[in-house]
Amino acid sequence: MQETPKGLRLQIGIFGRRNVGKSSILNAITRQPVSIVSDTAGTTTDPVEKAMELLPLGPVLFVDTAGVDDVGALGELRVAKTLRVVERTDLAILVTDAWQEYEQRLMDTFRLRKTPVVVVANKNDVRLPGEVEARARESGAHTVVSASAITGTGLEEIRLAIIAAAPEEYLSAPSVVHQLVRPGDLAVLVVPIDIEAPKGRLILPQVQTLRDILDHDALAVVVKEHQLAQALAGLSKPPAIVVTDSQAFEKVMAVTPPEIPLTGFSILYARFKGDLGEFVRGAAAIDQLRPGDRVLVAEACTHHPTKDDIGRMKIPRWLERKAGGKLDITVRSGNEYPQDIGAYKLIIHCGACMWNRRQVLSRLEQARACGVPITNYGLAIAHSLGVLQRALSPFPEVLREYEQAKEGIRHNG
Ligand SMILES: Nc1nc2c(ncn2[C@@H]2O[C@H](COP(=O)(O)OP(=O)(O)OP(=O)(O)O)[C@@H](O)[C@H]2O)c(=O)[nH]1
Ligand code: SF4
Ligand SMILES: [Mg+2]
Repeated sequence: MQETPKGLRLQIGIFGRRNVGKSSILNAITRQPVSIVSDTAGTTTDPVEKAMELLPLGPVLFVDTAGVDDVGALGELRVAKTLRVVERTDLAILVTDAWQEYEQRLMDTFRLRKTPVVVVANKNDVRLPGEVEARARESGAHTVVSASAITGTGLEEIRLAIIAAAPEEYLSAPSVVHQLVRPGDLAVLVVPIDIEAPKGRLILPQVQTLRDILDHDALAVVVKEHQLAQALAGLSKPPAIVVTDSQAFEKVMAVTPPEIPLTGFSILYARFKGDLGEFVRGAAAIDQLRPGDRVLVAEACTHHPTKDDIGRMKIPRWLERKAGGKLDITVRSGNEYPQDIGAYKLIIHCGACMWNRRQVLSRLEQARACGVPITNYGLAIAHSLGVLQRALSPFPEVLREYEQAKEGIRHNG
């Protein structure tokens, strides 16, 4: 990802007066010694750039800057350089430890430019938290995070605030079937029509996949699982891909020749809405579960239109079979998402069909911050059924990550 051109990276500028802790905040967010920190005001003299992968957002370019209150002839030159960084900033982090006219002026500039701003009220370990935060809010700042680069408080909130404030175009993922079909290719979609299927329609992931195949100028054949063998036999050339509902994986795998790429709607969605690699590592972590472990099953909304019992019945049953005994499983829907996710050994999330990528990425970030593996329903099912390897065959890099994760877990017992 380091090769992503600078222009395609989300540029995050860090601004503020001298000595407020801009460089310290940058180092703390990136967990790397990117920029020099010292108690001498004016330590950062030229913009310092750091290109990195800010998980789960993607490629970003952080730009640390010289203080906007610098003085003297040299100081003015530095301020001018900082203001040039303002012009190319997609998202601003305004670091402050006392609200002054410099802060207000920066806010006004960002407002004029329509640049989203995250205000970081830093040094809350050595000042009475509250006043700076309140002044920042009064000035119209949407997001104000009370933080300390020294104690580490607020860092997680800053990362979440960056995801929340990132402009939409930087969050867009590859489309559903990106790189899987080319114009003129044929894709076969397997859609079980059983009692759990909603009446008279297809569900959103199926419809969106169909639409995306058409957008790629490819052709689609939609079949029920018991029609797949017949459909494959009748085709004049093998399909570019077969995509199935997770629950039909075993049957579909049995009739799809191994040379035909096969995957699941939930896998396409994990890539489209979140981070496939992260979800796949989460699926591998199912092998670590032992009887008595706490597992969180989370549904993004209170209404799961199909497979009503999937989170409450089927997944617990499969997991307990894998773990070899009873698990302590909590199911949460909609806004009931727990605060103490660090207490869980694993999080299994629904496919989040009603959510946008930003919301899914926030959940991934929260889980990552607590060191808790996270996966989704379809991947958990595919892993439990032992078919995930095959279902990841169209994504060789992710397949490698999956195999490494499983290997690591086997080694560590
Ligand atoms: N107590 C406390 N000190 C902090 C915090 N953040 C930064 N500092 C200290 O503040 C001083 C300035 O930190 P820098 O990160 O260099 O600040 P800066 O805004 O980059 O400064 P310039 O580059 O000079 O504009 C250093 O001595 C840091 O250790 C914090 O949250 N709490
Ligand atoms: S958002 Fe989640 S819980 Fe709601 S319908 Fe979609 S998959 Fe089901
Ligand atoms: Mg600095």
